[in-house]
Amino acid sequence: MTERKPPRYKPYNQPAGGWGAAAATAKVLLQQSVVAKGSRALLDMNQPGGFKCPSCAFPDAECTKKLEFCENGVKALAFEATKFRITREFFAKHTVTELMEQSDYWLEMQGRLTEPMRYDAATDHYVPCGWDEAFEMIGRHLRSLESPHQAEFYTSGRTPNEAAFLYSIFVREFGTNNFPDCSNMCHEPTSRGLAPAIGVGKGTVVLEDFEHAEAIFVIGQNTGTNSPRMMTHLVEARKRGVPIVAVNPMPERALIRFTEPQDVVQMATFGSTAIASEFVHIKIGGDLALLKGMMRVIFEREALGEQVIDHEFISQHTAGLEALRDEVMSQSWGDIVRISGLEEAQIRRCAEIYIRSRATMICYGMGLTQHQQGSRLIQQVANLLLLRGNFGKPGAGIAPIRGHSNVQGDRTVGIDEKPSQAYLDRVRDVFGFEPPREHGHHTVESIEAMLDGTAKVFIGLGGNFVRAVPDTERSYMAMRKLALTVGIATKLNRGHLVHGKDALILPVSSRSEWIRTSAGEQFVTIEDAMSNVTASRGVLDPPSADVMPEVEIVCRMARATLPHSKLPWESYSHNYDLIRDKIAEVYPAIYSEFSERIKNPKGFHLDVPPRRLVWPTPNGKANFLPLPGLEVNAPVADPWMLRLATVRSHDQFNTTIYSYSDRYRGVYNDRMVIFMNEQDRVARGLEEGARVALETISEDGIQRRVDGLTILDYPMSRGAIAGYYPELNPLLPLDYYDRISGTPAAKSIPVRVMAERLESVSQDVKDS
Ligand SMILES: Nc1nc2c(c(=O)[nH]1)N[C@H]1C(S)=C(S)[C@@H](COP(=O)(O)OP(=O)(O)OC[C@H]3O[C@@H](n4cnc5c(=O)[nH]c(N)nc54)[C@H](O)[C@@H]3O)O[C@H]1N2
Ligand SMILES: Nc1nc2c(c(=O)[nH]1)N[C@H]1C(S)=C(S)[C@@H](COP(=O)(O)OP(=O)(O)OC[C@H]3O[C@@H](n4cnc5c(=O)[nH]c(N)nc54)[C@H](O)[C@@H]3O)O[C@H]1N2
Ligand SMILES: [Mo]
Repeated sequence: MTERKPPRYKPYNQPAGGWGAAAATAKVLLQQSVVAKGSRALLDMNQPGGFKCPSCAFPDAECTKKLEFCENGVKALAFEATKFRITREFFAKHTVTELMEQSDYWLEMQGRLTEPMRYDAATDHYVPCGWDEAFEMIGRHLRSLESPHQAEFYTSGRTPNEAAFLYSIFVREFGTNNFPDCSNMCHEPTSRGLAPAIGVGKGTVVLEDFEHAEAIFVIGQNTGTNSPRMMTHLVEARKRGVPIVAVNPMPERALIRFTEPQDVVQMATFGSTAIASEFVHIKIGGDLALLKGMMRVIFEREALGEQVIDHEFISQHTAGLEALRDEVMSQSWGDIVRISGLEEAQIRRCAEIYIRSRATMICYGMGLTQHQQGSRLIQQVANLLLLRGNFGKPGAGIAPIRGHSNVQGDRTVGIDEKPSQAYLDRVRDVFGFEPPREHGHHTVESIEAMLDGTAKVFIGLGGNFVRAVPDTERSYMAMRKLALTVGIATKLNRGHLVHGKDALILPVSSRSEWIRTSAGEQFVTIEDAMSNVTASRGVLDPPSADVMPEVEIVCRMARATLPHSKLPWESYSHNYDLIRDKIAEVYPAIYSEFSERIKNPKGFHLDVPPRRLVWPTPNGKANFLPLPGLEVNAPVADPWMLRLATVRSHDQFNTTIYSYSDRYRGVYNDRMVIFMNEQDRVARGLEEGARVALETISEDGIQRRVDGLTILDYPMSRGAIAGYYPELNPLLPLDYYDRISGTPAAKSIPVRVMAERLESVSQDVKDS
């Protein structure tokens, strides 16, 4: 099961999707031995009355397709529904030190967690402990802290609304706003950047908009891998002749050519659709210069007397146009070209596509958010859209393509380290306790608090914190200083092995599994990236009788920590309607009559005011927010510097590694690679396939280095290299992040290529 084949690199010249995807789907179901179970569950995935795909946050088309899933959704489900189990015998057999020697892939392949376990320092083993003992331990630790701010409460975005909401209430009643969250590493620049611009930190499009768009931009997002269901909409748009502009330092296969696996004719005829009508080979971080160049074209043409700006929209709905114009016009074409790495003619072509379109959608992902000025970069996307009134009409708007299936929902229902005073007042009025008013920690701040000894307890509601965060070595050190770490999880991961003095692993039932309580069968709800809220009802049996739904775990932690709390935690854990009623009370503007409205099998859409041309900003307008200059990351003087983007392969879900291969990029059985432009390689006197190390360029005196990397020639833009997350996270400095959102700049790490030191090659490399 864990044998590694020799690495192989072979460019993938077929269209993405198609039979390759169909074969991969069948293989993964077989490998996890869930063919019968998995196929039955697939029939229920994303169907009314069924459960929501645990993979990405892209909405499913309202039951128009019989089988609404994709290759990577199947992988997520198969790994969740796997027949493999981790039992107490497994933990008795391996010490934690031994488990640390294993790769992330190996840990994942051991299967589902089945009972609560407690770390025993005397033997270095996890040992079984009952649920009562586990909650007693959590309560004891939390109650013994000098201040509630000494605890960090992490959330990962697979957690459903009901559990996340109660968690946010429990933690606030306990007394802190320390909510580090996976969103802090992901789309937080959207949440923080868009709010002052258009009044909400969310996207403004819905699925139907794909049918009305006259131009679609896909910036910094690897659609075919990370939100494959969006491919269907891109294919349809292309067939209608809609221009699609893909902006990326890496020509991602699915954005170039794609075969729709659900299209019988295309499949039968080996046909495919060319996706990008314009591929923009941007330098890493060059997007700011591109966006400004496009805006510059618009202002230049206006100055020549052409009407390309939507003046009526601007005078009615916006503020700040002049300051934006002055700033944009102060940038020279020479600088725009140099920093974007593009030809002026191509930027003008992009502007022309944008100007001709009466309804434009801009979709984007981590390639835009994970930069030092990510939040303000997202504001430039809003500026560009506002110039031509691309809000509040069909086919137009901003489309942040969110990551985790419920990351947006968790945020909406209160996972927020900087909650507004109005929201806190609401919590006080609905629940009758005074919530803490001061801001809490985001992810980076929570690690800083662990390092300086302030934080004592870490609770992870889902996720794999230590592998997801920057500066791996320091983050491991930070976790090991804690008094208690708790991992609430479906699968064993590194986060359970890099632990505090006391440690617990609490196994949960997953999205695809039923939840039965004394009040009958329960369901949960999630909010997708386009603000649709839908019910999710699992159909499979949980992996053992001793796993617990997340809602119940939260309620029991709350009771153990707050024995005198007046909230009916026991009732909430049995009847999820009671939780939804409270969500409706805390958020009356969007969630009124939640329990009623969720009965609609298609769910409902949460109001996004900019869709109605209403701007909930302090001045009631949409604001043009200029960002001076053309650099989104601090320039580095080193002439040998390369910018490293850490990205996902086709066979991983964040820190979960499904296999060592990355089909669309032509890499098999190896993740320790760097993709580099041939000319950059030659300029450094390196051979293709050379083994090297990467070292971060930083001024804090800490050496950050990863050895054992193989260089692959790849059509990257000049000066840009890419490699895999989480293996390269040791290179990402903790304080290299966007100050507005706290999001680490994981797409623009300044690095140098070094000669390899054999003795420091990691376990993953030795395996191969
Ligand atoms: N199968 C699968 N699905 C997933 C996930 C997964 O791991 N696996 N993860 C989920 C999560 S949490 C998230 S947030 C999303 C992530 O989905 P994506 O946003 O697609 O994430 P990445 O793989 O990090 O890739 C970002 C893209 O940005 C490009 N890029 C890098 N630097 C720049 C730049 O400076 N400018 C531009 N324009 N582009 C750049 C990269 O080449 C890459 O194509 O996917 C979600 N869905
Ligand atoms: N260098 C670099 N770092 C990055 C990124 C990057 O692009 N580059 N991307 C960032 C982004 S966008 C994100 S979102 C974060 C992701 O950070 P996380 O969300 O913390 O990481 P995941 O890998 O998604 O978490 C996987 C674990 O979640 C648990 N799990 C799975 N399903 C469930 C469930 O239903 N309930 C519960 N309770 N647990 C479950 C399993 O035990 C599994 O091991 O990483 C960030 N880190
Ligand atoms: Mo994410």
